[in-house]
Amino acid sequence: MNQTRIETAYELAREQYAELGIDTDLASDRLASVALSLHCWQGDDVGGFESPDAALSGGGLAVTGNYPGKARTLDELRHDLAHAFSLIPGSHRLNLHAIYGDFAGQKTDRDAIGPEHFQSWIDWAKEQRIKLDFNATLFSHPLAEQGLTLSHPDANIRRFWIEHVKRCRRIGAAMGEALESSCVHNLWIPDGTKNDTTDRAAYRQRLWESLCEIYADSPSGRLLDSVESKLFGIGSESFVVGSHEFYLGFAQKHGLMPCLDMGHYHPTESVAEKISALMPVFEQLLIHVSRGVRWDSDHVVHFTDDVRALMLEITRAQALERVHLALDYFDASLNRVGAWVIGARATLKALLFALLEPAETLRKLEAANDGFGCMALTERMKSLPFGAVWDWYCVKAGVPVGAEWIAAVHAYENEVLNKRN
Ligand code: RNT
Ligand code: ZN
Repeated sequence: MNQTRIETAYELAREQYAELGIDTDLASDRLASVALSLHCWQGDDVGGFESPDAALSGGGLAVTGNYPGKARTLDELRHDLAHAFSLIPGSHRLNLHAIYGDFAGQKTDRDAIGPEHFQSWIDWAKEQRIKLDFNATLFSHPLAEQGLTLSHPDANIRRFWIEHVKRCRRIGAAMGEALESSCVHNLWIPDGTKNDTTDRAAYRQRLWESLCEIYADSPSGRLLDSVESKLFGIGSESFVVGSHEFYLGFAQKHGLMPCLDMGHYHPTESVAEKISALMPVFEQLLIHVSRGVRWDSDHVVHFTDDVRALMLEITRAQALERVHLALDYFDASLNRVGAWVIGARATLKALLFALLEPAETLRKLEAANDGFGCMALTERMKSLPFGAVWDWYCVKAGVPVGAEWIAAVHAYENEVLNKRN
């Protein structure tokens, strides 16, 4: 794309926003300070590297599609990630799951993993100048096949998973220490039942006790903990042990962050609406930016109304420093590197859109009881040349703009992904 044309368009946009009291340069600087956590699992359909043919199984998660080119090894995944990062403006983080360790061909069960299995990731992250986040993996394992882990009636199975999560928190703390930036360790478990259970209370009591044991540890290093609720999954349609209310109570009592996944609520329930309700209680929040479609909670994120609403709530509440944004989706039906970049760019675009809102003016209009004025200004913002600000932001960040980044994904597909068979 012609850079002069992008710059000219930006200058015009800057004037238009300035008329409303918005400093587009400042908004861009604020956007540049935000690090998204990019989920490693979009690159290989949540397979991981525990064995050469590892694939997502159980846990109420399903990945559909068999588009060619998925990463089959650690090196391929890193190569793909580096390409994705090169197309996303800004400095970001990588979110790993425990099954993505560097096990060097050794069978390593989940209750035996340690920071040593993630040393090569730490080294790679240093090289790439990115920070790491982490997740225990309580699915795709024989002891999770019944869709029950930390709330399982069998104490031995619970013990196995408690040990796994404890180890994962230690790994996360070590990553945070090594990279000098607190690692967010998020815990999501699949536990639930397909049909109604008479034992809701017993499952929840067991989960509560398992969690108490896990979070009684304080691993040395730099760690931030979060717990993620869900509404339902495949095989847990009737009952999910770790529901929103369950984890909210637990997180509050134990000083953890709640993780709100945008695909884990009733379809008309808004995660955006929850931000200000949680702020008086929680210093920090983790959001899984995702897109629910019917039964699935993990479609590729787009620049949709609900992502914009979320970002507007975060900026209006001046909560940007208190919210961690992590992407969470997996789609095996299309170019996986492209899927990463679409979701990351859409999330950043939505945040930029929010940062360009004249929130102060809106607040004044509202205080003056000018409901019409508020509504009209909000409507006006939707057709201001926000795309011109975004394009210039990409140019300044040194990443391809518009159709160029699409071509870059296609070129990578031809040169790299299509050669994997
Ligand atoms: C599942 C949760 C969870 C996972 C990842 C892979 O419903 O959203 O965050 O998607 O841990
Ligand atoms: Zn999630």
